[in-house]
Amino acid sequence: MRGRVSLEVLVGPADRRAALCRDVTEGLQARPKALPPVWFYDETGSRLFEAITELPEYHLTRAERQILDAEARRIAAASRAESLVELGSGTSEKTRLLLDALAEQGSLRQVVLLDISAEVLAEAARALAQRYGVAVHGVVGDFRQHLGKVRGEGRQLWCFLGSTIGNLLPDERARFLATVAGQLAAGDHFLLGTDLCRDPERLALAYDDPKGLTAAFNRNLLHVLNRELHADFDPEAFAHEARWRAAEGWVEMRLVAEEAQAVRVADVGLEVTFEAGEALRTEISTKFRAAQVAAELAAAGLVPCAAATDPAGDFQLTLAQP
Ligand code: AVJ
Repeated sequence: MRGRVSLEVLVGPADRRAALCRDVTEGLQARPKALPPVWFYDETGSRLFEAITELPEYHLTRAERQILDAEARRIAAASRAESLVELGSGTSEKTRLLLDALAEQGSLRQVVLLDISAEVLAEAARALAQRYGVAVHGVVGDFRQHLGKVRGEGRQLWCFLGSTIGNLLPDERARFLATVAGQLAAGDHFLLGTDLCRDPERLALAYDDPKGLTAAFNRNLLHVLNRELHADFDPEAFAHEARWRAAEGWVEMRLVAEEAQAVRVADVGLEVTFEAGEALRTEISTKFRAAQVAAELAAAGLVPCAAATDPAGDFQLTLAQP
């Protein structure tokens, strides 16, 4: 039997546009210039990201799926969750491993998905309602802002997979985890996926692959600004760059102006100049140590109760309780 699908829009097209205008106005005037990664994911960007997850150089998705394959039943048994709440759910492809286990043990009653992309969300919600026969509630929203409006029925398992948490700056991360903790009740669980520190050369390849998919993903941001805000970026005049920043513990993706240039962003009335070699930071992707994950969860009031890595030790899933 097909489950009921409901959708709730916390970020409509007008809010989304206002947020983009704000981020671009602030980010292109900041020093160094920086934009948040949320704007990568238009249709092209989402498709490029899916293709990246299949690259041999990009180990995160495969490693996390391996862990879920091995641990889903144990996670289901430990959480006995009636609702699974996924933050930044995207296609919810790996989440099916958890949902299979929850359905099999008979506890699953509801799925709640929060994602910024209405199209991807609606599609994922339909597919899950069809497959599991439970109610699926989709919330179009931003996990940096709307956690307070998200809630599953009964005993909840909240999931934040894919090391998406690595995109947040340390203070944003602390705020995010504290908000999660505040939304959970005794008996609920939180499952967090984090990419782990490893050889900088392998990391560099994961974020600058020989096929150039990550470069295209990065430059797509400029195509988004050209289309949405009538900007006149020449994406090919910017080089894709991914650097391991040891002091910060993150990979930083940037777009570096190959030569001096001026860019107009018509819809926000902005004229910005780039010096030759000047960079626009487009993403940070934090790589964690196991002890750091435990410490950050604990600081937010979440008690880790189990953790597992893939056999290569690249990626970690941590289960925690409020
Ligand atoms: C989806 C945010 C986890 O940081 O590795 C992939 C996005 N960026 N290649 C990551 C991404 C460049 C990805 N996250």
